[in-house]
Amino acid sequence: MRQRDEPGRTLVMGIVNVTPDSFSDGGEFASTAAAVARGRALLGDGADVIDVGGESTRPGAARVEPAEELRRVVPVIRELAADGAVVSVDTTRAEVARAAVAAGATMVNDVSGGLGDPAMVATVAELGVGYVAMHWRGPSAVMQRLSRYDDVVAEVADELAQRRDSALAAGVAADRLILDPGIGFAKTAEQNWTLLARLADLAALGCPLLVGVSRKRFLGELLDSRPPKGRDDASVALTTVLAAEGVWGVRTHTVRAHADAIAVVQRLRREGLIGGAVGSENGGE
Ligand code: PMM
Repeated sequence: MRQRDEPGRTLVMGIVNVTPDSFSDGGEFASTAAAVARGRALLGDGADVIDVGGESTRPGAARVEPAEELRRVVPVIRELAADGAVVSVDTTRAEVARAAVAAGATMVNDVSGGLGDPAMVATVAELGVGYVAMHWRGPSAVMQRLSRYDDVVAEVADELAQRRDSALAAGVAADRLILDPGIGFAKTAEQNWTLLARLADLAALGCPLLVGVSRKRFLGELLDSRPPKGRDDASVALTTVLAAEGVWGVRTHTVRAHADAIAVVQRLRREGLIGGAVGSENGGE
């Protein structure tokens, strides 16, 4: 995991979906060459981490076979890591995580937080890499039916605390564990906004936070059904707020505008305008 060059600066995780069917960029980067070129372009735009995924998590998406997931992600990770990039692998499968780390990945981004594969957290612990545990209630095919909460903030915090404890119990290093509220995963638009407004409650779990809002459906709903690529400006607006709040990282399709927004936030932070309620320095107290 690359160290932040400035304390408190939010990192930008650039998305490379090596998939024919992701909701916002499906098929654009499905070949190894196109995905590697995309990763290099995102690095040139200022990405701190490149997140390579081979399985769509779009609502309703069907699973891909592990062999196919490996075929998609491993060559892309190998090339980007050979360039010197910090690479994470977006997978719920321990065997894919293992192969990705062998190819040069230094972080595992698991949208299931360890629930999708009982071997995942022990594998991450053994590999000694970073781990993003996202809030998740079930596979993409059924997750839209799993958005019933009495108190979304309390329940997401509680369920993430269980994922944190399970990862720590398996031996994942506390300083390499990152939590993610899973915006759009088993959550309605209303619930997403509530969680975004109450991230401090999740920061209280004591881990840095990664947040992925880029091009998501709740932004389309806010903007009169705008299609995914028309949601980029709103995604940047949210990154500006999240960076001011002090989140550890944002996961995004378009890197340059997010990196620029974060630079502005950092400059204002030095002027004393911005404090931030959820930074890892502030969390967990
Ligand atoms: N969202 C998607 C995929 N992976 N990983 C993390 N940690 N957090 C997210 O919010 C997240 C994720 C879905 O978006 P995509 O299909 O555009 O990659």
